[in-house]
Amino acid sequence: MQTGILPTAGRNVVVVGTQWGDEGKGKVVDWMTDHAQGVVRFQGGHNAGHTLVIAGRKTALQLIPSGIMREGVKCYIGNGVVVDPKHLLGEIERLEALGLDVRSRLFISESCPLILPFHVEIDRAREAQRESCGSGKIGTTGKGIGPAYEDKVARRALRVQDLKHPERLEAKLRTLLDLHNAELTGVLGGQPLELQPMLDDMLRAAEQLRPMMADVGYRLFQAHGLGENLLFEGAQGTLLDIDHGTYPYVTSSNCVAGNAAAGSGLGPGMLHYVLGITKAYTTRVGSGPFPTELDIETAGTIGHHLSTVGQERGTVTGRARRCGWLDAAALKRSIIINGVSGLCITKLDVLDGLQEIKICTGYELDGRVLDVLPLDADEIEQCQPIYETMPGWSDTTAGLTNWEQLPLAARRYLERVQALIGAPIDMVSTGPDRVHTILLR
Ligand code: 2SA
Ligand code: MG
Repeated sequence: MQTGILPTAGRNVVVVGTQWGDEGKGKVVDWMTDHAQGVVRFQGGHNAGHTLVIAGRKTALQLIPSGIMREGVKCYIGNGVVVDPKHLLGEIERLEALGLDVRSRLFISESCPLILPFHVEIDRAREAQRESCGSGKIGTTGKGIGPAYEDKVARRALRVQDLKHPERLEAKLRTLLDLHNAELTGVLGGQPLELQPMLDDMLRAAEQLRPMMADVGYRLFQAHGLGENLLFEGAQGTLLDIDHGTYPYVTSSNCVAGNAAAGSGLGPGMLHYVLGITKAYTTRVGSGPFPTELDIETAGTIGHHLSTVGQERGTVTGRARRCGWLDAAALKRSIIINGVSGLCITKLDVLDGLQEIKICTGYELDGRVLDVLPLDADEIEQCQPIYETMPGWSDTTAGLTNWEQLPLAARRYLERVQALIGAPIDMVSTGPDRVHTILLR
């Protein structure tokens, strides 16, 4: 198939979420992997949850790139990813139980910082403390992501490469554990963790992970040199980015396309197309401002429709996702930051049957009209969305594969979104299966 989106000889594509995550990146990456020889994760950890439906079978991936579902596709975990070794092995084993060959084509960067049990304890204890002292939870996934990135930035993290050196590993682990036990038993009022069981677990994991450890940046460079096509798979979403998101209600990594280079070790000049994934409405899990949020609890409301028809629950934690109308002013911010080449609109079919559909075109804040999402979370909290209302459609769009098959009102909606945000819609996803896809370019 000839299209500008798919990776073609030597062209590498970055796929990022343009909202608060769960835009449907996993499905799109999976669809594109037929045309790629490698799929790369460059940030986040097993806080991500990508649900794939292949031949009607649902599979959830957290840490391993979606390319693992396609035979022969190489999968790379770049240095920007934080790795929980125990979780990683568990995920490998679950995939192997499905009959997939994982170990021969998974490459884990030696430079990935490790997530260890104390990171998880600290993450959860801090959240509980925030809640009990009334300062408001962030709503983390409780996987230790933030504390692990803190150690990376503080230059004291254990990395995958330490797993190759048992003595170094033990010494570094002892120092780090002492430090974190002090926080756990001090300000967080919890119990200390023991060194030996942690060390034993890590040594066991080390043995199994060792054959998969690699110099990922160099491997990617070589693959690129051979004309292989690479897909960079973002996790979470732009508005959860540590620098550009709704801080402090964000994750602890850069989720934007620019980090595909820094988080993998392949230079930005070798990235050629940025595909932004956008849900036809908006969802968010965890706390933080959300200007177009609707009530999802009351039966018969639009919010309830989006939540139930869209099956909006977290893949990792099972939490109900907050739901609201599409926010074009927030999308505009994402498109600028990511340098989006084209968009894929997902879950359009969830809007089927609604009489009217609203798009947020900007906000009112202190008597001013803004056309782009502000940077300060407190200001976003104060923003009153300005809506444009469009007619809905009653026909079903689920599973359609052609633009012309879409109801006229659905086409008008997409055209209006495109005009408001200033980026072309190159693709529309109309259902969870990979074949439910309309290609426009
Ligand atoms: P963390 O755990 O430190 O990264 O949490 C910080 C914030 O980032 C949000 N976050 C996510 N938002 C959407 N999807 C994510 N992954 C899972 C999924 C979430 C789940 O794909 O469904 O299962 O609940 C994800 N990961 C992190 C998080 O909600 C906090 O707001
Ligand atoms: Mg997800």
